[in-house]
Amino acid sequence: MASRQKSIAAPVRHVVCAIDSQMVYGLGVVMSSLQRTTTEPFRLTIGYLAGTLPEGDRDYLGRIMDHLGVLYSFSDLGNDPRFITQGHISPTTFAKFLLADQNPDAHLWLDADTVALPGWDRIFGLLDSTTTQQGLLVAERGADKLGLPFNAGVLGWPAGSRRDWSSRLNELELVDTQEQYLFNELYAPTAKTVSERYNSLTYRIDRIPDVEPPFIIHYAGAHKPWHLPRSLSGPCLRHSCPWSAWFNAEAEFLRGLDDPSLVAETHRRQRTALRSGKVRWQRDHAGLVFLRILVTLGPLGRVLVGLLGPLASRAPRGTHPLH
Ligand SMILES: [Mn+2]
Repeated sequence: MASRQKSIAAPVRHVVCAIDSQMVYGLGVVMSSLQRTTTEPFRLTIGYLAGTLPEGDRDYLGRIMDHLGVLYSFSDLGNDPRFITQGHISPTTFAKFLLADQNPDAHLWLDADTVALPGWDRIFGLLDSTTTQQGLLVAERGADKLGLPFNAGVLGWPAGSRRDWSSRLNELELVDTQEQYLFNELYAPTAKTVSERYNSLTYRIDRIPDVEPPFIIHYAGAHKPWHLPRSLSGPCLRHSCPWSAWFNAEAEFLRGLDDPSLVAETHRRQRTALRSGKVRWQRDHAGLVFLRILVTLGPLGRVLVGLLGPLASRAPRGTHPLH
């Protein structure tokens, strides 16, 4: 009887994320990777700001989660004029504050531009021992980069009340990455830090020891793996570049789909995702501009990649999608 009760109870582990329609395809891939490698079931909350995730997107994601066997719910978070767009960072990134307020239970926030590898869910054990006083669990960030102490793409929220981000946001002057700044100000002094393996930023990949490979790779920045025409993913896969983990997860995701209409819809979304994200002519968009050129060139993209091949070794691993 006890085991029967256990089998029908909702999973204790809780993952939350927030997306807009630009990130739908990416979310399918990361959720497939989580589900394939988890050792225990988890439930998922998908938050979105009002009007940014139309019903068609929600229906599709619902079908994907049903197919994956992930128990999910959506949460319409309304909107807030203080949530601003900064460079490639969408207002949706502020949703983590709203979801943390809404969910006083322990839960894991995960950006949709990530991929999970076996071992990732050990983070729940670490979260169990995170106290309300610590307030938050974050992954270490190498000291080599000037700036904020931690990246907010993977956050463990312990059970308990949250700190008052809203009044602080009212007073905050405009700074780069407003939301990350706020996080660091509120939580960095007390947060529990865990290994960088739980939030391995691709530009840091070279510094992560081979014997301690990433559990969660985070494709931070304007250009994402889904922007690369897959006919050009060969060099990346051959060199096991950080993007190859995402391409492998995508291949598993696609292989697992059996319903023909879901397969067709997923392929349509894969094509749309190639051109998702707004290109801006600023420095941190160079990668996205390059990928958009490759998409536009079609088969000729191969020629360009061939010409640039000799230069690829000069780009740090993880920053460049072609090696
Ligand atoms: Mn991110």
